[in-house]
Amino acid sequence: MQTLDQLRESHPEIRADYTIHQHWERYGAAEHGVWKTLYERQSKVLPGRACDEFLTGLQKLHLEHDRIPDFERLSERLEKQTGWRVVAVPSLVPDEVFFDHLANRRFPAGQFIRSPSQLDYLEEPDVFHDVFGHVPMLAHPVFADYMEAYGKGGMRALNEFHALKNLARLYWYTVEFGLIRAGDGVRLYGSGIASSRTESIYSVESPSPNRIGFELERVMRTEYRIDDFQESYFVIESFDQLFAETYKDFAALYAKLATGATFKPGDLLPGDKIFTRGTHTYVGGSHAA
Ligand code: HBI
Ligand code: FE
Repeated sequence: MQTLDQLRESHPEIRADYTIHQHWERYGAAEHGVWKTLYERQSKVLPGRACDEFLTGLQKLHLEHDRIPDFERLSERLEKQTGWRVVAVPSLVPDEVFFDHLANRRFPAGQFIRSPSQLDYLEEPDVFHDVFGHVPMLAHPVFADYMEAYGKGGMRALNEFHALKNLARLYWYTVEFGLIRAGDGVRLYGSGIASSRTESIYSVESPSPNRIGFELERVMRTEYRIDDFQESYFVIESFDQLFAETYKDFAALYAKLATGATFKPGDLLPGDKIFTRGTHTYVGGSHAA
């Protein structure tokens, strides 16, 4: 992660909260073309795999399909739904800056877009991962509340409890790679999945990964991998259930988490509520952001 001073070279106007101008007018045809390609890919694989709430969010926000959205105009529409806005940042920002944005209903979205050679793999969140992947769910009132609560909880985890690792796992296995029960199957809502063609299919259809019922302490004890498909996904029953988790006594939970086991991504435990047990015929593949 670059410091403010380093970032200031390419973004002289960068502010203390790491936000920059999107400069929408500077995007070229090639960059808009990458957005269009990625949007069209996802609009083919998400119906039947993404949860209704995600698809509804996409429609409610009239997210542009053929060009990178202008954050100002998108924020006008998003704010009417749930009070959230989208702000431009150059890249990953420090944890406490990230949490402060979320706690104030500002979603920090990468201003850059991946190159045509990076369509399937990206190590840092770009505008497609952040805006296409994250923003549609921010139009859902309960999920919007969850994200604000996560930001507030993050500040406490960081400053009061030094439990950032546990909280980052919660974010990873819900906001980034979460699944939700849908009828007798599962649907995706996590942004890391929703913005990736290969993982959108793998996460809901492949026999390889475990799919385990969401349980807060279990998730916070489970490590994750950032460079490949997930070996386990956690399945929530509803967004109300997810939001209700944020009302638990995190101080007591963090005290408990300070000792006891840490689990590997592929572990299955006796107490797990198993939706599907993974065959782990694990083909690997790049982690598509
Ligand atoms: N910064 N821009 C940006 N986007 C993220 O998703 C992000 C971040 N900084 C930290 C972070 N995510 C994770 O460490 C969170 O789990 C805290
Ligand atoms: Fe993300």
